Amino acid sequence: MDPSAWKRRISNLSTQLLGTPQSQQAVHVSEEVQQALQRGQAVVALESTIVTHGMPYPQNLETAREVEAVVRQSGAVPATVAVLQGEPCVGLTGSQLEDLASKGTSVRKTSRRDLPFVISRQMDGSTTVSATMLLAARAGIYVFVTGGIGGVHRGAETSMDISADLVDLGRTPMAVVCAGAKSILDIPRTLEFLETQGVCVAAYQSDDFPAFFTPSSGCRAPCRIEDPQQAAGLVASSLQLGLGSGILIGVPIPAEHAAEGSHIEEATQQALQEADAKNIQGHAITPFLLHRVQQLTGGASLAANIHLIKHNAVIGSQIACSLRSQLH
Ligand code: PSU
Ligand code: MN
Repeated sequence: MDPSAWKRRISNLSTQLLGTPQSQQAVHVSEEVQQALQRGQAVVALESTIVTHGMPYPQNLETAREVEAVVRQSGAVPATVAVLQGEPCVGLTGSQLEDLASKGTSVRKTSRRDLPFVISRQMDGSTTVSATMLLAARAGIYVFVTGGIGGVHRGAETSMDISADLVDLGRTPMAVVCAGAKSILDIPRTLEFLETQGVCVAAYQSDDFPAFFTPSSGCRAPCRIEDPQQAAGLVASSLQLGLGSGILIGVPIPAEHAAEGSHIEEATQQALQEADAKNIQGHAITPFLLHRVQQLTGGASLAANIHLIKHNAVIGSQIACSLRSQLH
């Protein structure tokens, strides 16, 4: 099927989920990403909260550039997503990326609920997994790579702090490739919630769902996939049925980087206790914990973070390339 016929078919299947033609026009898609999509090339979406809030400057900028380069080397076109002066953008220029990275946490962390405010006030917003999925889907992208996703926080049975990432995974036709969810979260409840939302969760070459710094969360993943072709098969089947929901692919940390995992895990436990003592909650808790774990591990968690994202970018790009050949 030629790319535009396929795109028409997919948009007919899930118009509400990809947005109306008007809402698609409200998203600015860079020239390069537009051309890639029109040619039916593989495109991989990347988020920007990881750049502004997940890492310090200048490692955040270096990593963002390297991840884009890894996507290109793997045969796909990167599309980093952010809101710039009120305009939702899919695909950033080098100087736009540099500007966001240097502004860091002064940029507003933007998930779905923040979009109306950030856009109407012409603000800059770095998009979380939730908002990145939503905007990338409007552009016609089906694969998205990140480090870790948000989840059900520990103590959510009283705080009700559950990341919007999980709800948007349930209502956006997008494959999210990540290293799992960090152990700062309640992983068994995260997986329960994803089941309720109808998200297809798969572990890559593993029986267990990964926990970011450690290859296993101790929870079995609902599905196991062996290669990019099988991962792309999940996406193609979901699209063909018009499910409209997302797919979460957990890629375990490669063995050579898993060694420092237990050290990072100890620091995570300490950071959790500190957050509790300081009564840090809501939007602020994830950035606080990530930053504190980085301090406590003397940068080991940052180095592992960077390796993981690049590794995910290789696998995610291979999935996007395989999907392209399965769809066309
Ligand atoms: N987990 C990480 N690194 C991150 C994030 C999560 O290991 O940078 C970011 C992502 O952008 C994710 C967001 O979408 O935090 C989730 O935040 P919250 O829990 O407030 O929904
Ligand atoms: Mn939250």
